[in-house]
Amino acid sequence: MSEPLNPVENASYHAFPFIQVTTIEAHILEQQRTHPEATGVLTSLLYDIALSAKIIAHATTRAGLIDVLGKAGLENVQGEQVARLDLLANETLIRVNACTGRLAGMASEENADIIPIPAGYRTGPYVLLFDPLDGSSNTDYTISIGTIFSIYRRKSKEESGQIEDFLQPGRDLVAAGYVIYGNSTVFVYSTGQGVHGFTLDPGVGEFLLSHPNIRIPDKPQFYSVNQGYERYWSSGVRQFTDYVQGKTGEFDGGLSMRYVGSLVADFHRNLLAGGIFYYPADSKDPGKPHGKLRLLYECASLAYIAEQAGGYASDGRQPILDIVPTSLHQRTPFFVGVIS
Ligand code: P6P
Repeated sequence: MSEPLNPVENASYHAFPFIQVTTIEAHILEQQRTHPEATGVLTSLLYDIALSAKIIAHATTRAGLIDVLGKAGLENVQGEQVARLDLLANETLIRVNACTGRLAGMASEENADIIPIPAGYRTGPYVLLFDPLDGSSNTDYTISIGTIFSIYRRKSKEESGQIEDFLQPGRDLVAAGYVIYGNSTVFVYSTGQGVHGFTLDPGVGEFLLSHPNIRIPDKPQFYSVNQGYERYWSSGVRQFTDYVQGKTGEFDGGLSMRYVGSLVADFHRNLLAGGIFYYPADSKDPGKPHGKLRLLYECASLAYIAEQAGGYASDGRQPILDIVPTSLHQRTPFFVGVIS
């Protein structure tokens, strides 16, 4: 009788688990091919965002070694203390994208107003909105953080982008996504043809396809909310929390609670494992009656990804993607994921 196969000698291990090694550039180009009207500008814009993410990742992964931790001693338009990494990420996204001729303008969580394309440079057919480094206060504790972005086609005809180019409902998004800077750096995006994730191989300097066609699992595992604010919630949100905790007999005794306090980390885990994240309106801060999260460059971006992955996102009354924004930094209650 032949010797039993030695499992180690017969294990097959490849540096890349997929037979085909696909860069984010090749993937975006392939997605573009299904849009004959595409001119390649969106493809190049997404690639510019991926380049920005590589630069930001290079700083966040060495944050304890280079002088970028801590606060910058500034307060942004949100009334929040700005971290030095916020400034680095913001400057990176602006400088990489300002002069490419692909954009009519940008909007950032860190900037009060629209960021115009510098004089003397061509403007392009899109506008880019972003939260350059969401959850940055967690960097000092090596907790995952992220960049969140949205891309719209411009509507105005003037040379420089106008506010109406930015105040568009999420239904009109051309593309959206996020980058999570964690134990690995993963770029997740959608152009309306499903959700796809790419992991940065720092040795190669490329984002390689690692999570093709992401779908949120139908069976939720987690609920994610800052339960410390429970006393500030409406009775409806408290009842919903009882529901996800299984107090009404659902979910086999209730979902597990996971809350990192970093939106991209909480969202990414629930996108892959199944669950719901919510940051409801609360009465904690009279200045923020609609909750903490921003519609344009946080909630709409992630709502677009969630819907493309088979999930749903609401403000508690209507789909997030249906909300027509009235100001750049407006906030909204946010419920996102799959719950039943
Ligand atoms: P809280 C980070 O500051 C952030 O904007 C999101 O990343 C995160 O989901 C939320 O705030 C956490 O807020 O009030 O629970 O600390």
